[in-house]
Amino acid sequence: MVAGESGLGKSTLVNSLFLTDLYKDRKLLNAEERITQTVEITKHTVDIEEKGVKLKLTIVDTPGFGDAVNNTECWKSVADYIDQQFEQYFRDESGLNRKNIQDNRVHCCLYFISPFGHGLRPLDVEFMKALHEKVNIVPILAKADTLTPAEVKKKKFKIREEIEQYGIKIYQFPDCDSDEDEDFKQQDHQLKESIPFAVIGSNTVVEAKGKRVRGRLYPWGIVEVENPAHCDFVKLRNMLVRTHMQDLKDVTRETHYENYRAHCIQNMTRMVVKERNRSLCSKLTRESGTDFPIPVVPGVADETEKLIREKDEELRRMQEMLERIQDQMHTQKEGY
Ligand SMILES: Nc1nc2c(ncn2[C@@H]2O[C@H](COP(=O)(O)OP(=O)(O)OP(=O)(O)O)[C@@H](O)[C@H]2O)c(=O)[nH]1
Ligand SMILES: [Mg+2]
Repeated sequence: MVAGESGLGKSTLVNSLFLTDLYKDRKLLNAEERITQTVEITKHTVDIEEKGVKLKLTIVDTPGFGDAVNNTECWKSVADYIDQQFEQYFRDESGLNRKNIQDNRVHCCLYFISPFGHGLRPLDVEFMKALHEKVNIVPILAKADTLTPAEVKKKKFKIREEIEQYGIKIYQFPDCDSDEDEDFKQQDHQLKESIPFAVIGSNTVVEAKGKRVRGRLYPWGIVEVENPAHCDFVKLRNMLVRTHMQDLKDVTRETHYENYRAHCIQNMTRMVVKERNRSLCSKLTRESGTDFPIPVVPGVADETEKLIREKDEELRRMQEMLERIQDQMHTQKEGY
């Protein structure tokens, strides 16, 4: 998933990352439309091949965030989207057809930070904190071609410092084993030092030194997207689809999804207990005959009866689901 302020090059970067053109017919909004604009989330699936392995990757773009005049809770629809994917997975996992679950959980969120500010903006802090318990956040320093190498270095340092200072929990690269070779350790260290990844995106292919490359052509020269001396694009792509894809999935499953699931089960248990008490109470009052007489208004009694039946049905479904989850947990435990 990509998220962040509007115009920072999110859509351009995902195009560059997976060599696709997701936004051929994009229509720009005028000023009036922008005021009421909400975050509009789009999902694309691309097939990529890494070292002969075919992967199906889903990209979730959140265009326009921060573009509206009123930005209060602009992260809400993104957070809701992430929760909905968890919910769907939770339903599928607790359902009957557990073998063919499609995993649409968001495994990584590239959060774009403006290169024009002096570090993080209050909205960035708010946004990342609203999401950090739900998804692996990887911070990105957008449009790195607008900064000199010294400025990139300084800005990265400042952003890292602020992430720490505001208690934002970004995705942590796993520590590398102490028995790894020195080269590997060095690469690992460099990767950690690259945060936030400074990137450049481009939808055009230009000619540089006789070769056709993805880049941006300026009167004073060409910036190449895939040139490690120009930006961290290659590092980011490698991290995402080669070196850390599995870890991103593992952390999503073991931490973010597990948190969601525990929270859900807790809520469901609470509801079941509450409903059970409620029906017990009404049963007791009915039996002891101390209940208030229900006025017989035609239609109203039917409606109430229908609502109670619906509630009971929902309760029964929830109980079933809980029992299935508990069974599943038992079998998992026995398996260990
Ligand atoms: N200088 C520079 N410009 C870029 C870069 N990436 C994209 N742009 C330009 O920035 C503008 C906005 O790019 P988009 O990719 O549409 O930005 P976005 O973040 O998807 O914007 P929203 O969809 O509104 O949230 C376009 O004119 C791009 O050509 C970059 O790395 N450097
Ligand atoms: Mg966009």
